[in-house]
Amino acid sequence: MRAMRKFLASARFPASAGFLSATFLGACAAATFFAGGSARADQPVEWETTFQAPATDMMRQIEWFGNYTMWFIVPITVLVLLLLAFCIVKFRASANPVPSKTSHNTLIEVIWTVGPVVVLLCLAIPSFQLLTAQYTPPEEAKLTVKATGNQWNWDYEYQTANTLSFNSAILQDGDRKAAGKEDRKVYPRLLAVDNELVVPVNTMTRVLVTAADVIHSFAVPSFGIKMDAIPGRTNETWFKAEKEGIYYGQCSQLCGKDHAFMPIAVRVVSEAQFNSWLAAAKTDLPGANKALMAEIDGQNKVAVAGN
Ligand SMILES: [Cu+2]
Repeated sequence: MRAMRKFLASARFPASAGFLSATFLGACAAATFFAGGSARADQPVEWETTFQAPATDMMRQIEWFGNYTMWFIVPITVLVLLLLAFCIVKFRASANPVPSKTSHNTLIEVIWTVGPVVVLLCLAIPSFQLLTAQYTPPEEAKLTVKATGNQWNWDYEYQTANTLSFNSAILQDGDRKAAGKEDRKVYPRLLAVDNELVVPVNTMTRVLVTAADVIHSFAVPSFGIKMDAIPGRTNETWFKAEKEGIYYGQCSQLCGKDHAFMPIAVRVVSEAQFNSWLAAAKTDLPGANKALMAEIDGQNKVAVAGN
């Protein structure tokens, strides 16, 4: 709701589009019913039919727009279905031995031209605004990370004072114990990786996306980002994660036989945790990851105990 109001407040409708705005607002009010729902995980769950829980404002806006379009799609589909059924029954050959020869009806022609134009405008205006927002970071990035897609894993490079770069590949079952990642709820099969991309919470993060061999795509559903990774080209996307935790994504461009096995795992931590991890990771990445995991586990235990 909060994000929707914010999105509506930022909507810049032309003054002459009063009627459209009214239609839009009416549909929005109704859309809140679709938007309601319980908290969901930050990773896919079985039989999921909706988006993963948003962890950025951008994803909330995307989710809102998806629900908003349903308020046009469903009524139009039902209307067309009912009209078809009505015509099939009412104008069947046995009931109409002499078919009508009507070829023009000005009123109906105006309605079926203006109606779709209004619907398309109602969809196009918020859609273009959302698209513009996705390419317009609201503030300067505080952290820049380069993600390079390889067949079939990712390289991450932190563009900080002393560059830190490492490879991130799918976690093999045999390595779970040694990595301390035996909890499959936190580290799911096919999504967990050996080295997560660690970023600080509430920090504008720029991701430079490229590839070393074929086209890949860097996508994290909870953040609302999906950017093609193209060899010889650097694309840019951004996110500002609002909640600590691990968020999972996958390569989203068919890139070869192991396309399904190059997951993306982003660990969002507090700024202090990030700074100490970054300092330690430059000399000892596995050690820094272990220390970070131990600290987060400790925090979770305290939280569960209710302290
Ligand atoms: Cu790929």
